Amino acid sequence: MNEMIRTQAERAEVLQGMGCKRKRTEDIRFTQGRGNYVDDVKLPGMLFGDFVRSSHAHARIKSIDASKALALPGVKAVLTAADLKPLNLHYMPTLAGDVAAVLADEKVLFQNQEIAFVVAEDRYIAADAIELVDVEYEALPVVVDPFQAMAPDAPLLREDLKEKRVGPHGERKHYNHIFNWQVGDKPATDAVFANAEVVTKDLFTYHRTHPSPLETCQCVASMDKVKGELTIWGTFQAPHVVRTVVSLLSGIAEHKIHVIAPDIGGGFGNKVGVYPGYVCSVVASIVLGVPVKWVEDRMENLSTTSFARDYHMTTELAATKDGKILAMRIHVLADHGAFDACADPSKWPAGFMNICTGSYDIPVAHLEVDGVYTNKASGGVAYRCSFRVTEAVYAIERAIEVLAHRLGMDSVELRMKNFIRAEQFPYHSALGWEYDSGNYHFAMQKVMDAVGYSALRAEQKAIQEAFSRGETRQLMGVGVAFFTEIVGAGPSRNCDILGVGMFDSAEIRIHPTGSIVARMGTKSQGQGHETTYAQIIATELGIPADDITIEEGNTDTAPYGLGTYGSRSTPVAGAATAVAARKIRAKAQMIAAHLLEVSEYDVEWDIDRFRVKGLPEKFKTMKEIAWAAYNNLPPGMEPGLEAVNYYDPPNMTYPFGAYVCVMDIDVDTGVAKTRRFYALDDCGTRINPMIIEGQVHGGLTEAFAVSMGQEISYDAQGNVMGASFMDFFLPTAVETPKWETDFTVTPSPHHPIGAKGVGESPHVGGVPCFSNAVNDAFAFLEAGHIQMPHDAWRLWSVADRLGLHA
Ligand code: MCN
Ligand code: CUM
Repeated sequence: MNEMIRTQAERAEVLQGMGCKRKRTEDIRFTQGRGNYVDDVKLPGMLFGDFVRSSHAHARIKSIDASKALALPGVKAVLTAADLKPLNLHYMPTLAGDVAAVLADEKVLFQNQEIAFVVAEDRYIAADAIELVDVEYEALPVVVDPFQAMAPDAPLLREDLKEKRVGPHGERKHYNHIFNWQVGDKPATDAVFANAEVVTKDLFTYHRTHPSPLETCQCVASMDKVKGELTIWGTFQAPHVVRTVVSLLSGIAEHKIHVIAPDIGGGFGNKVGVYPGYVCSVVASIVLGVPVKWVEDRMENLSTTSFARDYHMTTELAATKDGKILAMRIHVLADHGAFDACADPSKWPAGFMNICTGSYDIPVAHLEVDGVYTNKASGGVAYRCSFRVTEAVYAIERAIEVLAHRLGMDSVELRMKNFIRAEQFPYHSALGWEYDSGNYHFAMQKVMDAVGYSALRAEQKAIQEAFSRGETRQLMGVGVAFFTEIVGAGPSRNCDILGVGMFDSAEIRIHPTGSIVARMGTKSQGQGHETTYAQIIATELGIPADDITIEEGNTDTAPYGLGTYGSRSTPVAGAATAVAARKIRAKAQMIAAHLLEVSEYDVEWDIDRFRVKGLPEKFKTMKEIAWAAYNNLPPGMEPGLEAVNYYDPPNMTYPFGAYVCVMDIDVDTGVAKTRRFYALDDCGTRINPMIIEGQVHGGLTEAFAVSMGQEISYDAQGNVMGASFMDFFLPTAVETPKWETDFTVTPSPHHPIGAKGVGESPHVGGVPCFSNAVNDAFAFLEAGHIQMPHDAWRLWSVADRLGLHA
């Protein structure tokens, strides 16, 4: 078509840039079975590893006898801690500054802990061989209750740390204590509480759960002894960090290590950490000189890799009688399991829990977190958590509901009264954050209007009266939740991983014919990066998104980046992408001026071209400029059209949202039915509204799962319950409610395109919304706070406790 006669709108539409509901390009291969996952990597001579795991939660290992296993035809090796010790690899550093056992050294600390790594010719032989390894145990007393971990007579768990009075985050109060972390002004907070008109205090437990991605954790390690090079394919959310860690641990130079994260079948934070399977595969490949594959099964994934939450939050609010919140005080007991392997930025032992003042202008606050060891698997920071923002928002949003009930005030009115006002941004919170932007009152009101809030409350009142008269056995709950997220870690002055600052990167290269390859330091696990980064570039450079290939996950080609978690891809690598594109555009402007024979100040950008100011018929399209970049440049300019940007954000971004859930609960069966769920999200400038909607649906579905049933629990002996999908609640389309979505747009003032992250928001807001709905249904019966998960049996038990079955 003639370039002149197309309108600007027509030209913009062709680009499929920002704001377009572009279909996910990666889905073409995913829906045709053409994805390329770790388990698709098949190399000549490849062997398979599998773990002998502990049947005990706490025991001394008296002996390991692998002779029968080694005698099984096809078994090539059995590695134990004794083999790793000379290499100093029986322990590995964790992201939290602790060490974790790779293979149990003399003692096991949780059920299913790795004891030996069997390597065999195929997976079935390896599985048979692990049954033949004899491990003799001497059982030790078990600690599963974090409240018992620091008892004077509690069993000592970490013998390796026995003498250590000081950990990476300061003094340890007890041999099972990990750290004490405090933020805020304690004396000022205590003084407000001492004189407050109204004070609430509740223990809100956010139970232990697990992200359980569709694909489990896995890797293939291949040591080429001739070249001295190690290649690792793995399910890594942060491939560059893996490369650096492997180099530091193995002594192999970093340029001789190639880490490739191919397609990943969901990560949800489960694939951030380094697991024994990776270390053992690498060691086995180095020892045996052939590639070694390790693929977890579902039970191993659920019971040993990074879990989520297990936060026990004693939460207090101080307020006036008319509902002005004056102070907040929280003590958290954090159950980290056997090793402190929380995947937080180094300086943040409790992640961003100090966002617990939430969306409210609370003048003073104090937060104290104690981390403890127990006989459970390690982890804690995973599952759409934004580094503990999930827990923080749960605490404040439950506390708001409790306070409203105490005051006899509607909880939305209480929120409206205490929200940070639009004119207060950038807002400095009592616990040290600078919220970049927000418009909370507007968002809350929009949702109230959309759901017909006052009519819902009137209906609820009528149902409560009917219930009291014995005319119905159904309770109705209206759950409200408002959240502020904090994503985009992070300014490298505050956030690092093992000393590497948390910037991120993008590299964009335009080929002579005007198509593009771009690479980022992040790694999609299903978020659709191949689709959306291309949209940012399309808008910034006027090249159709269909002509842009996005690559991530290969450390040989992608620029160094810190990976994808904490919804940081858009806030950090998305910013790097825009800045790199703008560098290219600046060069393109000079080339255009040269081609048009005018000064560079006389040309202006127009969607997909530069045109001469005042003469729109004189222009050069980006495609023409790309061609010229390789053959017709201004004198002295170097050829080519490419740029790289390493972006260190000035601040995090603060997405927010207002959610409402309407729920009906049958007191005789405990069955809860979600009648309606309305979710308004504000993630600033929206790159792809369809992908955002997909993220919101996914995050809400996981919020439904976690709040209504999903749990990893332990019995008194430390046996892990819920370690298979027989017991672990994974909602299907049958159980999942219908989602209604909405949005407002409050751009981030410091992000080049105004975008904030969204990947975790729906989970952060969704869990308190469901839990508030359940609690709201029972509140008029003075039930007190009801702990999650709210499965039918537990809700039936609540009704029973309240005497409703008499
Ligand atoms: N997006 C957008 N406009 C915005 C913000 C985001 O269009 N203003 C788009 C992005 O371009 C991207 C997607 O939404 O395609 C998510 O972007 P972002 O919020 O930046 O989050 P990340 O890409 O960094 O993803 C991480 C986040 C996390 S931490 C978890 S946990 C989680 C989540 O993403 N894991 C997921 N969503 C997931 N979705 C899938 N399918 N699989 C996972 O493992
Ligand atoms: Cu905390 S789960 Mo996500 O950050 O990969």
